[in-house]
Amino acid sequence: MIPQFIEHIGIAVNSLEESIPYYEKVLGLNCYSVEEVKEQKVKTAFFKVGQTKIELLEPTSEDSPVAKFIAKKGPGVHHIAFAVNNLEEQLSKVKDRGVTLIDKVPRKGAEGLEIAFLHPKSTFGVLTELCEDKNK
Ligand code: CMX
Repeated sequence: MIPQFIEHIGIAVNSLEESIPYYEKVLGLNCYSVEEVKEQKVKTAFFKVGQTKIELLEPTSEDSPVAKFIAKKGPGVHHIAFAVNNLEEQLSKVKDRGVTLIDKVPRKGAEGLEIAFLHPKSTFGVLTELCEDKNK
């Protein structure tokens, strides 16, 4: 599998309201979208940096995967997302190579992308997301 590009970097934060001003006022990026992903129990905020996005993730409940991450490790880089073609096929390929899939079939993520996560225990500690924009 050859990823096309880094689609986004997910960053866990306690509060979008408190962290957005850093990205806007210090880094000079523009927050172009805030979206709740109910299924993942997170509120997201997006910034573009060239072709890649920064996705801030604020947990919306205590049992959110992002709340658990912050409780354990504190705020910081949470996952890296690679854009791929033919997501289903890529999932099957990485599974055949011994990687544990969190999502066996793709599901809907923020911005209407099809997404699937690979378990950090089989990706050397980096929670990895594969995603595909089927609207393109
Ligand atoms: N990066 C690296 N390691 C991580 C991690 C992360 N983001 N999240 C959890 N882990 C590690 C934990 O540190 C823990 O390691 P140890 O066993 O060494 O202590 C291990 O994975 C298990 O973690 P846990 O806290 O017990 O949590 P769970 O097993 O319940 O869940 C995971 C872990 C990765 C399966 C779960 O967080 C998950 O399904 N994540 C994918 C979905 C997600 O994160 N959604 C939010 C973003 C959504 C979006 O972008 O739209």
